[in-house]
Amino acid sequence: TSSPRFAAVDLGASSGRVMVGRVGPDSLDLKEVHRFPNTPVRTGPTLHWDILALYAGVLEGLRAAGQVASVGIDSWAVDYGLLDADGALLGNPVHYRDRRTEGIAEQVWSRVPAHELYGATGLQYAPFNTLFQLVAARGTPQFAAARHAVLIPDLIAYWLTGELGTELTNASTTQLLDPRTGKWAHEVAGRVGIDLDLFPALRRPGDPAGLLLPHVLEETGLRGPVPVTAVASHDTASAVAAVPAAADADFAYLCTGTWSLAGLELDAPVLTEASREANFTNELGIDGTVRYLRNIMGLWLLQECLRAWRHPDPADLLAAAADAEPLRSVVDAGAPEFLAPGRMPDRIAEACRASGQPAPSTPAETTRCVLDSLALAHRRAVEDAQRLAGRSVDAVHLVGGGARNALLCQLTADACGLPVLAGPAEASALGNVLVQARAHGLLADRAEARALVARSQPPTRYEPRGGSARWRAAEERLIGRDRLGRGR
Ligand code: LFR
Repeated sequence: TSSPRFAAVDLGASSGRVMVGRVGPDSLDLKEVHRFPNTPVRTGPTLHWDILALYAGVLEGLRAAGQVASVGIDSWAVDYGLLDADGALLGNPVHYRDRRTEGIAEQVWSRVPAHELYGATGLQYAPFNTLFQLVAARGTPQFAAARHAVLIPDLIAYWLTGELGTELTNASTTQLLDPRTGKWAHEVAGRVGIDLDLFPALRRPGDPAGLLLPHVLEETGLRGPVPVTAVASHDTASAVAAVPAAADADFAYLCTGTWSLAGLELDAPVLTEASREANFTNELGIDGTVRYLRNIMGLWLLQECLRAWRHPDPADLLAAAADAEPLRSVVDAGAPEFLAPGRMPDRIAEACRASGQPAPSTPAETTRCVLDSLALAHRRAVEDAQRLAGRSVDAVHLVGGGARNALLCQLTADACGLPVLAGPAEASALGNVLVQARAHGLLADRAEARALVARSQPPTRYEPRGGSARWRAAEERLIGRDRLGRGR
C-alpha cells in the first residue's frame, strides 16, 4: 500500500505554495506542486493583501496536488479578514506593514498599561499586533458591518469548507489570548472595547476543520470527501514543529525567511518585566508549548534591497558579499524603522551613518552589512532568550528559507559561538504535513515527528570559526556598552 499524501498550503509574505507531503513509517518527502507570487496592492493610503489572488493560487495548487488524504493551511500571523452577517468578505485584508496602526499602541496603553498587557497576553510590542489593528479599524463603516474577524489561514479554510474557526497558534499572535491558559484574554479585551465574539470558536492543531465544499471539489477535480485539518496555522509554529531536534536536546531555533524568529520552545510563558523590556513574545506552539521568541527583520532587508536594485542575481551578490570586509558596519536588524517597504539600501546607509559607522555604498557592501547585522541580531536574541528563560542551549537549529543561504548560516554560527544545524528550508510546509499526518494516526507525538524530519532531511552543520570578540565589539558599537552591560 502506498503512503498517504497530504496537501500543505503555505502562504508566505512574498509567495504562496502548495506542497504535497508523503509520510511513510520511515520516510517523509515533500514536493512543491504549485508556487505563486504574493504581491501586496496599495490603494489610496492602504496596503492590502490580494487575498482572492492567493485563494485562486490555492485552488490551482490543490488541482495540481491531486487526490490527498487531507489539506492543511498555514500563513503569516496577525492579519485577518472581516466578514459580514452573510459571511461575505468586507474589503481586502490589510497588510501588517500598513501604517494605519501608527500611534494606536499609545492609545491602548493609556487604557491598559503596557506591563499589564504583557502580563495578560505575553505578547511583544509590534505595531501590527491584531489588537492594535482592530482598534485602528474600529469606527469605520466596514467594521460596523463586521460580524466575524477571521485570521488569514482560517479565512482560506472557510472558503474551502464553509466552516468558521480560529486556530490556536495563530490566535496567540493577536495579543488577545492568555498564553497561560490558551483561552481568550477577556479582561484585556473588555478594557480596550474589543468584542471577542468577533472571533469564531478556537480550534487546535490536529482538529478537523470541515470538508471541501462541492464546488471546490469540482474546481479542483478532487473526489470527496476531502477533509481540511487545522494545523499549526501560524507559519512559524509549523516551522518550529518541524525543527529536527532530538527529544532531549537543548536547542534554540531560528526560523528564517522574510522574518527571523529567534528563540526557545518552553513549557510555560515568561512574563517578567525583563522579558517585556527585551521585547520577547510568548506565542503558542503545538502540544501546549510556548514559542518564546523575538522578531528580527530577517531577509526582508535583503529582499527590499534586491527590489531597489531591480533584482540582480542573488547568487552573484552573495558571493561578492562573502568577499566583502566583515563587520565593517552593522544596523539594528530588530528596529521597527525597517518595517515599511521602500528605499531600503538608502535607509540602511542612513542608519549606519547615524551610528557613526561607514555607510555601505555598493550592493555587495550593503548585502554584507545586512547579513552581518542579521547574524548579530541572531546572537543577541539567542543570548537574551537563554538569560531571560534561565535555560542554556548547545546548538541552534536554523530552518526556513535562510537555511539555503550558506553565508548567513556560517555568520550566525560565528556570531552565536554555537554550531548551527541548517535545514529544512521548507520547515513550515513540513510542520503542516506532520500535524496532519499525526491527526491521521501516522505519528505518535512531536518527538517522533521531529525524528522523522532529522532522518529524512538531515541538517547541514556549520561550526563557529571563532572571533567572538569581534562580534561582541560590533554589538557594543551598535548598542552602546552601557545598555549591553545591563542584565548580563
Ligand atoms: C513569519 C511571521 C511572523 C510574524 C510575522 C507577521 O512569516 O508569521 O512569525 O510575526 O510573520 O505576521
